[in-house]
Amino acid sequence: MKKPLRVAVTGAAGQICYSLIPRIASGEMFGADQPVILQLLEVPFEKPQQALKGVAMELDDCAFPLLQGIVLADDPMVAFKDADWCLLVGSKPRGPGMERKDLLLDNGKIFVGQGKAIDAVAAENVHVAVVGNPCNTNAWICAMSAPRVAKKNFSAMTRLDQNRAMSQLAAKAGVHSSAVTEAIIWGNHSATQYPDYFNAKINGKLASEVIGDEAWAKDVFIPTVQKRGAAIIDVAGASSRFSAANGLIDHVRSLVSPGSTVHSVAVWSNGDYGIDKDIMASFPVRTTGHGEWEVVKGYDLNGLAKERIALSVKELNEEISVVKEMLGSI
Ligand code: NAX
Repeated sequence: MKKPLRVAVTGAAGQICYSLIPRIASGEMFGADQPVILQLLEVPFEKPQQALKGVAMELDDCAFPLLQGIVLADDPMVAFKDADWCLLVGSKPRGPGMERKDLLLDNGKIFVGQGKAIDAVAAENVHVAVVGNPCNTNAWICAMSAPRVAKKNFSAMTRLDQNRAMSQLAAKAGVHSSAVTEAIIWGNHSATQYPDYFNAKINGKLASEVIGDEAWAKDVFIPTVQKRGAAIIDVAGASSRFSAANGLIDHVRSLVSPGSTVHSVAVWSNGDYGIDKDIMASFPVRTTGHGEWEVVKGYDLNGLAKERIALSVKELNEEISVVKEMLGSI
């Protein structure tokens, strides 16, 4: 039997985690032969801590063969102790009348604290995946607060956006979503993201040739993917839950699968494709045979792509400039 992986999950009593945690415990994230120990973090208040106990009781009641232990925590130093993976889902939601800047600063503080705790107690080669919004900049803050950990070990989730893009392209082309590949998301996980119609493929052929409708791409496809999260909130009265959990399962599964196909991940930029260095931006990524990710080179970016990616990069730089001050003062 393999040595169990210690998987820390924050926001563990929240909506996304309710769908996520059983799927990690059942082996869908790390594989059917990989035991796990779940280290679940919630804020130190009675209600979320009680809810967390309920999550643990349900996990017990599943009798998952791969689940080798459960740690319940209200302190990041406990939750991240020796963790091989930290899945940072918990964050403060945007409240009524709250400015984006306030959201950045409030969540920034959480990710400074969690980054420091990861730096202090997590496993030597810990990997960190951030879902809590604004996820790119939260991941950036976390990475900056954990200097011991290699920047390449941090990622933020744009896989849900990719899955949304695949589904929209498939519906337009009248094919199953499994026929769609290389549906790349560039930039920020926000309404400025650039879902790439021109490099996506349908049954191995360029989507732009199969669909052949640039006006649809610009006026329908791109805004639909960019605003899909808000559309779900409008209809369901709650933000994406199991689709976000599913996105994170796909995100980590691809990152730990040597020789994976191209998938979208926000990673620490090395300046590829002219995207500013040292920001967390979404790129096409592939996991090599050695289990390391690399940005896949060679995609052609047309004028529209360059213009839209530049807008998203500008937003990422603005987010970083808001939180940089805070990093200095903590
Ligand atoms: P919930 O409000 O249901 O759950 C969040 C949980 O996090 C709560 O139980 C809360 O107590 C906990 N929490 C807050 N601060 C914490 C801290 N410092 N340490 C540990 N736990 C903490 O939200 P949920 O629907 O689960 O969404 C979680 C996050 O995912 C939100 O930030 C949301 O915006 C983000 N999303 C990101 C997506 C992406 O594609 N990257 C898509 C879905 C989602 O919008």
